[in-house]
Amino acid sequence: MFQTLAEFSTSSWKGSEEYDGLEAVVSAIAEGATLIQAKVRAAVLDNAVGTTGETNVQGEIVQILDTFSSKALVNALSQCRRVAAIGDEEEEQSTVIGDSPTHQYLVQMDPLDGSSNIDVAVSIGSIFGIWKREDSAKVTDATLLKKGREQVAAVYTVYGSCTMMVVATRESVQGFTLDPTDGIFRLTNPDMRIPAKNSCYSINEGNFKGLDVGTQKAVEELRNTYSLRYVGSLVADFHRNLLKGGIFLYPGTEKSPGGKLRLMYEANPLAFIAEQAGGAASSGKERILDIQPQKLHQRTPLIIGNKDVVERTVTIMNDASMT
Ligand code: AFP
Repeated sequence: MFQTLAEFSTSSWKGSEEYDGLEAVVSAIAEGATLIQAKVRAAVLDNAVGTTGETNVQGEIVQILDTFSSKALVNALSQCRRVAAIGDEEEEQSTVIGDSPTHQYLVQMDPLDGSSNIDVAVSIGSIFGIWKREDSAKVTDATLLKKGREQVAAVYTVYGSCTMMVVATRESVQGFTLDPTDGIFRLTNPDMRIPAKNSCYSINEGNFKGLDVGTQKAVEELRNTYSLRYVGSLVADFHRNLLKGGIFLYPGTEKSPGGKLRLMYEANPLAFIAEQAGGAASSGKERILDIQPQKLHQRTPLIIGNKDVVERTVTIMNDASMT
């Protein structure tokens, strides 16, 4: 029988100096994800597809399920009494929950990634970066501007043919599947590692013309070597590449030279998971986890996946742009 999330997290983190309290944070994420996956699967029947008509801090039209997911997760994370503050793709400022000594963790999240795929029944998900408070100082937005390498854990969930939750700490990457018979997450993919063999590349080829010469050269090399697989939900593309081996790229383009994806709650958590699973993540100029954040919602180019393919791709991007 598969170990449950509660059994794994209690035996691995509870009472440990580095991770005490993390079991409560991950359990809250599991609770929120269970609500979200049920809502997503019934969205059309519940008339929960479509927009709220509001625009978020990214300038994007907010989907009904974006708001539902944000509320469900803020609610669960607030009740676990271990989270001091939450940075959220849907909120301009961070939400401060509590600053007592037990509120040790800081969470940055994309409550529903790939929302443009909601109403076409394509896999979507949620992404979380988890840092620790260093001191008892008052928690502000600036407190959350920590480098990715300071994360103590990162999590993402996928709402697809099944619901999965992948959890990385500085020790390992563990994959859990939601058992639809009893609503419990079970450890189905222990000690995940990115396979050595790279099987595909993932990029929105529609942006090719807007890429710089170096990046076009790197993409041409990938085209000649691997199959293209692109879902348009970062979490789903990353999950496939984590299981099957692959590289995902969302480089800077003429339209958005700084990239489209968000550093704190998209790139940093997935970079932490990729590196823990033997892969790599770069902005094309530097290691994602070394970037010093300036703003909660700043963007970054992202090249992530199999270590050797990421390094080769970044080398070509920079070499060719020099000639
Ligand atoms: P949404 O959450 O707005 O759908 O954006 C999804 C996303 O941030 C990421 O999940 C995808 O990898 C990327 O954008 C897709 O962007 P393109 O539609 O430009 O390919």
